[in-house]
This record gives sequence, C-alpha cells and structure tokens, in this order.
Amino acid sequence: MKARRTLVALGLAALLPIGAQAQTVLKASDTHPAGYPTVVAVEMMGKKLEAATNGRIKMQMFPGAVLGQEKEAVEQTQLGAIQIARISLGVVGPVVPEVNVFNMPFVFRDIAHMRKVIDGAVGDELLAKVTASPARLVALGWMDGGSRSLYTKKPVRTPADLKGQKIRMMGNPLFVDTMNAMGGNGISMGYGEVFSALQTGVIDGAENNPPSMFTSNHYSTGAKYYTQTNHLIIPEILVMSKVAFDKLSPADQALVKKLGREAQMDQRVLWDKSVEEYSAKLKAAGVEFINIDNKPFYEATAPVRAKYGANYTDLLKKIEAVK
Ligand code: GTR
Repeated sequence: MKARRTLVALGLAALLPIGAQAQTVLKASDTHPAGYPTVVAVEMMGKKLEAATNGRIKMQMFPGAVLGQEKEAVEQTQLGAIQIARISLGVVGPVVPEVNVFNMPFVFRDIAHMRKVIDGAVGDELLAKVTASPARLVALGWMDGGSRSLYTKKPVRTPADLKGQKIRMMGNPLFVDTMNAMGGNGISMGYGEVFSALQTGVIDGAENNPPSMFTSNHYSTGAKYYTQTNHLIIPEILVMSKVAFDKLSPADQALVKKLGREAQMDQRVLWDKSVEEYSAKLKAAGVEFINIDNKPFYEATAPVRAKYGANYTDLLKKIEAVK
C-alpha cells in the first residue's frame, strides 16, 4: 500500500500492475432523489467518464441532498469536499453575482428562449464568468429547470390574492424581492425545510416546477393550487470543484468539460418527459392548475428588473436579442 502510494505520488502510477492504477472518484451531489432528470443525466455523464478513461475516473452520485442542501453543497464544492454539484443557479447568485441576470423574474420570454440563450454565446459567457470568478467553481454546463409557478393553500389569481401570504423562496435576496413585488411575503428557506414548513403553517405556499413540486411531496400538505405565474425560469448549473479540476490532466479536464456539455443535452430529453409525467401525476393527485394571464405579475416585478438589471444592461440586451 505504501509503495503504491509512493509510486502514485511520484506520478509513476503507470508502473503499477494493471488494475491497481490510481483511481479518481468524483463525489457528485444533487438535492433531488434518484431517478430525477438531473440525477440521471449526471450519472450518465459518470458512466461516460469511466468508460472514456478505462475506469481511471469514476463518479459516485449522492442524490437526495445527503451531502447537504444546495447552499452547503456549493460551499463544500468550493472547498473541494464535493467534486461535482448540480445546483440551481439561484444559489450561485450570492457567490457569483454576475449570474443573477438569469435569476431575474421574467427575464426569459419562455422555455424555448431560455434554451437558446443557455445553448448560445450568452450561456457560454456566463459559464466562463462562474469559472473565472474567485468562487473556486468550474462551470461544466447548464440543465433545464423548467419554469417556476406558485403553489398555495388558497387559490391565487392576482397579485392582490397573495397579500399576507408567506411564500418560500430560494436563498437569494433577489427572489425575496421578487415575491414581495408579486404581492406576497417572500421567506428564504432551504428546499429541505419546505415540506414541514408547509405542514405546520410556517409558510402558506412555495413556487417551483411540476417535477419538483411532485417529488418533494409539497402538494400533499394542502398547497394544491398551482397558479401558472411562470415568474422564474432559472437554469440549473453543473459545477466542478476547482480544487478537483486542477488535479486533472489537461486532457482529462477537456474530457470532463465535453461530457458536461453532453449532460446538458441528455438532461433536456429526460426533463421534457418528466414535466409531462409529473404534471399529470399532480393533477391525478388533486392539484388544481390555475391558468391565468400573468401580465399583472410581470408588471408588478418591473421594479425588481430595474433594480437588478441595472448591473447587466449589456447582457440583457444580448438576451433580448436572442430570437
Ligand atoms: C428545484 C431545483 C433545485 C432547487 C429547488 C429549490 O427546481 O431543481 O435545484 O433549487 O428547486 O427550490 O430549492
């Protein structure tokens, strides 16, 4: 064992008997349970990585927030204790403020617009900003987080209906401002706390996409009115710890980056299926989808776009120009 470690330390791992080669195991974290599109896409990436390196690099997926909720997962990834994390861009905003441009309410016209943006030059520019920031994260690719709408215990159709309602938002002041502008009281809270907060009445509602609303069981707490506000279209991001990335050879680094971009497209296929599947499951479980004209919510959040958008005038022009 000691001799093996010495050979590895000397960079002479190739001299080790076959099968005894130094192996890198990348721990990957996701807040979602096994089978969720982001989890499956990262597992697929791990398998490709293992095959392409003849088992030299492996990935081990830890779903269901077992390595910590997203805020902690980001911190652990920055430190190098977690090597790969799939997180919402929402929680990256507080560590890399530049990405908040994608976290603004109604910044994308629709899902198709968001996809064109993340697949194109602006998407690349933001990934590069994350990597170049002092946050010690290497951005590998985007994933689809669909569109977020409100779910509450009392039906909501207009901003006035949200008055006095405490609505859970992800941990980023931008989202609390967004909910306050929409007429409710934004409460920032980790994803893992939402279920019991809904059950005990600490909050009156939350907001998310249909797959998250279903797999988290939030709908079963009485928050069964799902108002189609579509106020946030937040891409997910796949990041690697810079500590771990720097330990890879340039060829392995390029491979990880290439497979990260492939995961972006693999997840999309899984995602589209899951939005359909989970929307149907929510309806079957008694969730009422309330279709509204979301213009009043769009208009109510104009001050939030004005406040945060002032930092991103150039990027916003580029995003808008993507047709
Ligand atoms: C989901 C997203 C998660 C997490 C969660 C939340 O849509 O996929 O990464 O951010 O929302 O609301 O905290």
